Amino acid sequence: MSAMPDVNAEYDREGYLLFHDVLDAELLEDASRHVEWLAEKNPTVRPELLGHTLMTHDPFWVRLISDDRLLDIAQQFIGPDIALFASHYICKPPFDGQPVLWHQDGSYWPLDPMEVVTLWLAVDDSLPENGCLRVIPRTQNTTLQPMKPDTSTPNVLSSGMDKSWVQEELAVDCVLRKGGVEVHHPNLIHGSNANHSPLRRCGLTIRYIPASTRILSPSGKWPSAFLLRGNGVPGVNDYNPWPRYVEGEHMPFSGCEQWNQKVAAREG
Ligand SMILES: O=C(O)CCC(=O)C(=O)O
Repeated sequence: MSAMPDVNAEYDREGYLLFHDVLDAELLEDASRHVEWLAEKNPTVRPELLGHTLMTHDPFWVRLISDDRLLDIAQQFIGPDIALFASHYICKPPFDGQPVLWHQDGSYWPLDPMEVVTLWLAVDDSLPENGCLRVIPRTQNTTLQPMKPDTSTPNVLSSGMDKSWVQEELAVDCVLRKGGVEVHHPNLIHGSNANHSPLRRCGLTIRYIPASTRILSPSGKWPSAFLLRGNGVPGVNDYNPWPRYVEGEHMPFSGCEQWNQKVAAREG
């Protein structure tokens, strides 16, 4: 399926959707270099865990998740005033990529209300053999369950949900070519297998919220709170400024020369 004006009926029924061919090869090439660049700068962090605390001052990351093609999809689910809550690369290296145990995202998140949509961007081809995202359709009406610590096998979240909630035989593989996007509801039960294949499997999770959703962040400004489209709601969320590009400090990317003008224009 490609982007269509009304996809809400299928999303409401299944709890997830796939969009193919959303981003172009040049931007994906930059995203692929970006994850390598981040991994090199953060050698002690596993590549499945390159997450939102790293993005506050990273212009390419904000450029990527503010792409109009992604925001146009998010807008169909959460309306025109769009902010970012979080984004993580889950990059499973060849032969050694960790699984993500079955879980519901909303159980982990400090959001009020839990109005949020995930776009999962395939940075690499994402296939059953390299540990693609797997969802259990129609579980989006399951109330949020507590996630339990689980390190019985090394896994990305070091936790997951009680198996009694998971009917694994109903799971569907979300097969995507690079540039495709899966969209899911915060209550949907999902996970992914380990990557034992010779192919890297990199995905970028992007959690978009309507500007009316409050990020509960008692310890100060949330590192990945950015207003991306439309207007904020007075008194709700303290957004970070869009980061400017500094040569030598940030990863160069296609359009980086014009990026600071775009940021300045937004600031008015
Ligand atoms: O990338 C994966 O394998 C899992 C992604 C995930 O759990 C999520 O999007 O919440």
